[in-house]
Amino acid sequence: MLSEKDLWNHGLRTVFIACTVLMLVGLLPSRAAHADLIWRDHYHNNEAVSNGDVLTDSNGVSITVGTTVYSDSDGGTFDLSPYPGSDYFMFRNQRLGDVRRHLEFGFDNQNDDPADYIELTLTFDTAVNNVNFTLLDIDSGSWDDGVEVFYNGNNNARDNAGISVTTGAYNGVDNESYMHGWEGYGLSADNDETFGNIEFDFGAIQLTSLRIRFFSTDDASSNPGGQVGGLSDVTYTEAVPEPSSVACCLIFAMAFGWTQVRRRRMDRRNTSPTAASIRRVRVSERKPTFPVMPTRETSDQVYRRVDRSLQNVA
Ligand SMILES: [Ca+2]
Ligand SMILES: [Ca+2]
Ligand SMILES: [Ca+2]
Ligand SMILES: [Ca+2]
Repeated sequence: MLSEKDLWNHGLRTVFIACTVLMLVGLLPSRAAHADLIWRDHYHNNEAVSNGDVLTDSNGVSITVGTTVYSDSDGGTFDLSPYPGSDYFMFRNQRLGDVRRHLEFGFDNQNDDPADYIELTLTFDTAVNNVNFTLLDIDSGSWDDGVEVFYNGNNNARDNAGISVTTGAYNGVDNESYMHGWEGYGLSADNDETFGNIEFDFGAIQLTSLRIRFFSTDDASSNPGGQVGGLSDVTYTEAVPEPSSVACCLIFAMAFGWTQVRRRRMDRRNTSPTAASIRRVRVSERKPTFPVMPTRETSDQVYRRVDRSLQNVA
């Protein structure tokens, strides 16, 4: 027989299991399938994308933009200058890698120095998965585009087999010792061609940050020409359910658990004697279990009864 404590433990265990199952179910479609970072929703043509910009997608996820421009002291000067526009990172409403609207990043280096780079970081305030995007125009000329992709800190996208990467005809994985990413393979793609594009699909991996470093490998000329790359819109799915969904799951799970407790209590009452029934049984045990037969008066008893009656009359 289950004790009261067992019943409560059973109920709580049921609540926990139900919550877990429902939470997992709630993770799947939760909000609208895709929220997405759509550049044109946040910037107008030729507008700079600046360090510290906070972009909020259609589902309320905030994405903080980080930008870094780094040049070492090679040559004794700051080697980089923006190219082809006035800023290193800009929104463009024109084709690159045959994608019309994109975030463009570019610079002109005075030296063939792969230590110099520009870097874009996107930090999500809510974990996202099914992250998809395309790097545009990773190619070569007097320059040699080099790119590395990191996620959730310093995890390199080259090192996770769960990340699908599709390179273009004019690029591929690098053969350098100082980098771990992809580089141009010697040819230059026109703006309406996709030969320099690299497609990324992070699948089920949950991302809270994405970092793209862009530089010129040492395969470039001594004074590389200006070089350009781009980032398409970023599509993704939120990895957590809405708060209202969580609340509904918890309420349902608690109701379900309480139902289990009540059912167990009812079962116990139906299968075990109550205190009242026990009292009735004990009382009935004191009663004779068979009827008492009347005894017949002996003739002597009848005589004494008649004699007392006669005495009363006298
Ligand atoms: Ca330098
Ligand atoms: Ca190389
Ligand atoms: Ca240059
Ligand atoms: Ca390029």
